[in-house]
Amino acid sequence: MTETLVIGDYSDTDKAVLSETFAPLFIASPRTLGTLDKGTRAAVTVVALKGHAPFGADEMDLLPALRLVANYGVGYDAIDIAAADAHGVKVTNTPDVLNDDVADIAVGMLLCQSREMMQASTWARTGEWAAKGEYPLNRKVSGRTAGILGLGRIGREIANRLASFKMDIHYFARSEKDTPGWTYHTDPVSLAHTVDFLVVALVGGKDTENFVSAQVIEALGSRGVLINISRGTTVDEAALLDALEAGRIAGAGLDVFLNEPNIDPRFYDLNNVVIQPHQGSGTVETRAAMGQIQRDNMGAFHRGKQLLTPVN
Ligand code: 8YV
Repeated sequence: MTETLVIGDYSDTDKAVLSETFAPLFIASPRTLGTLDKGTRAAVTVVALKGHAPFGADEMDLLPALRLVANYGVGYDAIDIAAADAHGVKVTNTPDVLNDDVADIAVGMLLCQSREMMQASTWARTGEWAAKGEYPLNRKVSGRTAGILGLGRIGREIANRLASFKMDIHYFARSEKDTPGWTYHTDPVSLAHTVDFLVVALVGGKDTENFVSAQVIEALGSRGVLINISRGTTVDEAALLDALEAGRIAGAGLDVFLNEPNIDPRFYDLNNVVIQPHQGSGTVETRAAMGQIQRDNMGAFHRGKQLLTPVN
């Protein structure tokens, strides 16, 4: 009976290494845990988890011998940490290795949004360039003001990149950081009011739900652009859609959504939104590094060694 249960959608390479190292059982989602027979579930001590479906007390109750959930991702908002503590389950994540890629996608969406690169590409491809002439003018990025909501490891990488674009950097965080030249705001509404681009780099979870409220969106205003690489839950998505449809903000660049991958179809009709399919960490190099950290934590657990990146 295998001790390791691998949950989620992994690359063939990840699957091969996991199979070779841990001889696990694979299932697609925590939602199908209940379909495994009792004896199989009782043997599981380690879960390798990937994806964003909830993993809480109900799932842990189905796996009475569970001691480790090794998450494939830095964000672990889908895992109920209080329930893990109560069940004696350790949780690990995959921090740092994805900071650069996620920051790159944030900056990429900001550039695409402001310079209308998607629409301009269509203009060239469909012959409008030849038929109608130059693409209409769009908005400058360098020299404008960027606000980072959440100056953690990823937020800092985004701010560093935007600073090198000669942007004026403002940020909101729980406490002021040592960031000479950057302006700290104690209130997200004041931050949104000040900046041209508001980039959301908060952690997900209950504490940050709808942090980008209708009020924050209104404060960003009709020339403001929202970029989100964190979690769909951090933004009041209904308020965002209303504001985008009414032109009360200029546009958005979104890598994350509520109910992804089944995103609200209202987004599809909005030309002022750059949509990405939650691919911030999605490079061959970074996903390999994330898989390695996940497996290293599982290996450390099996050898009775200290976990590399515990979160509880
Ligand atoms: C996902 C992410 O983990 O690390 C995170 O928190 O959101 C992503 O890197 C990845 O898409 C796998 O689900």
